[in-house]
Amino acid sequence: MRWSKRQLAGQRELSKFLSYVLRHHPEAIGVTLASDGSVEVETLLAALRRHGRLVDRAELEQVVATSDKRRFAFSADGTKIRANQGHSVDVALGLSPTLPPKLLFHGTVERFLPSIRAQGLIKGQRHHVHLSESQEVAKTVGSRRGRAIVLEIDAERMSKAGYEFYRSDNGVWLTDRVPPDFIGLPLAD
Ligand code: HQG
Repeated sequence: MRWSKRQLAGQRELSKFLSYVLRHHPEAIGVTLASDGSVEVETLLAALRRHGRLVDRAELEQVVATSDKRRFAFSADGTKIRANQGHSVDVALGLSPTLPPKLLFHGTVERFLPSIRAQGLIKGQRHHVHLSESQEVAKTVGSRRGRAIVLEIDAERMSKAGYEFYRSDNGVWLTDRVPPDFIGLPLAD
């Protein structure tokens, strides 16, 4: 199916708003997330309606299906929805520690490097530090803030040293922190 530019812009806007609600501020529309981060689809749609967003189930399904990074997922029975990762609210995503590939990548920008060299990568507002399997994806993540710098993370050595890694449902690698010792010099810019 092809969507018009206007429909696509509407989907992107709704996707952003859902990220805001389901990752950071469920209270903004008066919903509460379950401990796994999910909310009943009916509850969400009713709350969106109360806040002037007339979204129906089909539109929600489109946003879930077309989100370029699979930001959201329905429960197996389709009655609930949650964000796959990126939360600042306290949720337990139920991910199990997973052995990472040898190398992972993190996209950032020059101005953060002195602090990253001193402290390593820290999670800040999020629950985890986000890492990617590919340099390309890391570059895109870094580009959100300026000219991207891609850092190489020695994930295998971290794992051997006892650091745990998780892989979110949409393929993002998550870990608690990355000490400077495991971060390689900046790669391609
Ligand atoms: C930096 C988006 C100074 C870090 C993306 C980053 C990703 C430090 C920023 C996902 C630091 C945090 C996550 C330190 C880390 N000193 N700066 N010690 N340690 N930083 O947005 O990884 O669209 O919280 O390099 O595509 O950029 O939300 O993390 O620049 O997948 O689905 O602090 O968010 O996905 O920024 O992005 P963020 P991120 P969504």
